[in-house]
Amino acid sequence: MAPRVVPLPFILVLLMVASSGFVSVTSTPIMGAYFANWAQYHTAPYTYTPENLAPIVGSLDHLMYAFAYIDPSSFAVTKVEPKDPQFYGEVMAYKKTNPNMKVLLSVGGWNMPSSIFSKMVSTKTNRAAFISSCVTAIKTTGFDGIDIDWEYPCSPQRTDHIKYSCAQFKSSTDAGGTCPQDTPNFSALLQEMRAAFGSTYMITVASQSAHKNWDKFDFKTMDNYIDYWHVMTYDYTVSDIANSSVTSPNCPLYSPPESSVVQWSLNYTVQGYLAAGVPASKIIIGIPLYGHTWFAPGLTGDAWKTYGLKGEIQGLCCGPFKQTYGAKYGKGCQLCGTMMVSEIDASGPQTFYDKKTETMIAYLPEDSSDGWTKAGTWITYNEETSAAAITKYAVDNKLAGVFVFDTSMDTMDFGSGTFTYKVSKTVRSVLNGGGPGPSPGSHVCTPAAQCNVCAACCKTYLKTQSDCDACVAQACPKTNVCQPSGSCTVCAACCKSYLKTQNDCDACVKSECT
Ligand SMILES: *[C@@H]1O[C@H](CO)[C@@H](O)[C@H](O)[C@H]1NC(C)=O
Ligand SMILES: *[C@@H]1O[C@H](CO)[C@@H](O)[C@H](O)[C@H]1NC(C)=O
Ligand SMILES: CC(=O)N[C@H]1CO[C@H](CO)[C@@H](O)[C@@H]1O
Repeated sequence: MAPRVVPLPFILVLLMVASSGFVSVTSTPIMGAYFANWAQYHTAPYTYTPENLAPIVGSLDHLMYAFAYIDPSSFAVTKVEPKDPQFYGEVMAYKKTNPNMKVLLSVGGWNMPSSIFSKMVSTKTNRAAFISSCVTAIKTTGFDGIDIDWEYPCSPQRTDHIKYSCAQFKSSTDAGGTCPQDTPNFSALLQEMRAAFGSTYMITVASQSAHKNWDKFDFKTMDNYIDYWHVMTYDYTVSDIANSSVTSPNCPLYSPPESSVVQWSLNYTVQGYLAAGVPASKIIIGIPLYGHTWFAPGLTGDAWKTYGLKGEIQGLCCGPFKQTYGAKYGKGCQLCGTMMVSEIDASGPQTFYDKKTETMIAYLPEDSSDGWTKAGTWITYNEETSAAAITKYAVDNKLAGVFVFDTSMDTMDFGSGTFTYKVSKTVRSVLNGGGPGPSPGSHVCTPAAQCNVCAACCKTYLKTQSDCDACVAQACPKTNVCQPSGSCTVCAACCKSYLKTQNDCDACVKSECT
C-alpha cells in the first residue's frame, strides 16, 4: 500500500477525540445491572437480597441500587424499604470483591409519582435540597453516584397501582409532569448536580425508549452533565393494561414484521438517540430479565410461534389488574402479566427463537410442571441467545455498554437455590469479545447469535456440532488463562486483575464458571 499523507486537521481531530475520552477503542464495554430492593419480598425460592449478588458482582462495572424515592415535602432523597440501610452496606461491601465496580443509587422508578420529580426540579431551592441530600447519601454510604429514573418528564396524569403481592396494593394518583417546563428544569437539575458533584461522583439518567417520551429530554444540554444514559429499551408492549389484547414482543432488537403489533424496537430507539445527537459512547442499553405474558389458550402446531395473536382476559390476576390481558402473575415476582426468566425456566414451556426480533417466544400447551402457570400462557422474553444478539448489537454500534434489569430475575439452580445468572454472564462474555459463556461440558455453535465457544471458533462455516467440537479441541486453549488486560480465555467472572497466578485462576474458574 502506498503511504498516505494524512492532513493535519484530521490528526488534530483524532487527538482531540482521543483526549476527550469519547472514543476508546480498546476498552471493554460496560456491564451494568439493577439491584431491586423489593425482590426481598419475592416468594421462596425466588427471595432475593444482596447476598444473592455474590456470583455476579465480579462481572459488573456498574450496579444501580433501585430504588430510592424523593420526599414530597422536603425533596430529600429517602429510603423506601426498612432494610435499605442494611442492604446499602451489604452491597457496598462487594467493592472489596470487585474494587472497580461503581455503585449508584437509583432514584425514582415507575412507582414514584412523576409529579414529585416535576415539583422538585421546578425551583432552584427544591433542586438544591435534593442535590445536597444526594451528596449526604453518597458521603455516608459510599455510593459512587446517582442514577435519575424519572418516569418521566411531561408524563400524563395516571393512577399508580403499586403491587406488593397479588392481594396487596397501594394506589396513588400521580398528577403527572408539567409541560413544557419539565424539560428545561430537568436540564437545570443535572447542571446543578454536576456543579455539586464535580468529577468525583457519577450521574446517569434512566431514559425513555419511545420517541414521544424521549422528545421531552433536551438531549444535547443534558448530555453535557451526565456520564451515561441507561436507555430503558424494554416494555415496548406490556400486557397488564386494559387495552393490550394482542401478543407483542417485550424487547425486540428489530421490529417484528406483523403489522398488528408494536413497531418499535431497540434498534429504533438507539438509532433515534444517535440521530438526536446522543453519542454512542454514552448509551447503555437495557435487557429485561423478565417476559410479558398473555393468555391465549388452545393454540396448536406452530400457531403460537408468532406475534399478533389475540389474548383473552384470564382473570387470574388480582385487584386492579384482574380485567387486564396480563396472564396469571409470576409465582415469585407476583406481578400480573410478568414472569421472571427464572420463573419461565421453572414452568418448562415450549420455546421458539424468533430470529426476526432476536427474542424468545414461549408457550405452555399444558399446565406447568410446577403447578403454577396455566395452559395457554404465551410469553415473550429475552434469554441467553437474545441477550447475546442484543449485546453484539451494542458492541457493533460502539455503544458504551449493556445493563440488565434486574439481577433478581436471572436464572437459578432450583436444587441449591443459588442464582446462576446465565443471561447476565452471557452479556459479560459477549462484551468481553467472546460468545455466551460456556454451558457446562458442551460447545454450542450458534454463530448467528454468537457461540459459546472461544472466539476463535465463532465462525459461521462451523455448521455442525462435530465441526464445532473439533475446532474447540484445536483452537481453544485448554488451560484457563487470565489476562485481564487483554482477553482471557476463562469465563468473564474470573477475568480479574488480582488473579495473578495460574492456581488462583483455576480455582476461580472452578468456583465461578459453570
Ligand atoms: C392503550 O391505551 C393507551 C392510552 O389511551 C394508549 O396510549 C396505548 O397506545 C393503547 N395501547 C394499545 C395496545 O392499544
Ligand atoms: C434500524 O433502524 C434504522 C433507523 O430507524 C433503520 O433504518 C434500519 O433499517 C433498522 N434496522 C433493521 C435491521 O431493522
Ligand atoms: C429553567 C426553567 O425553565 N425553569 C422553570 C421550571 O418550572 C417553573 C414552573 O414549573 C418555571 O417557572 C421555571 O421558569
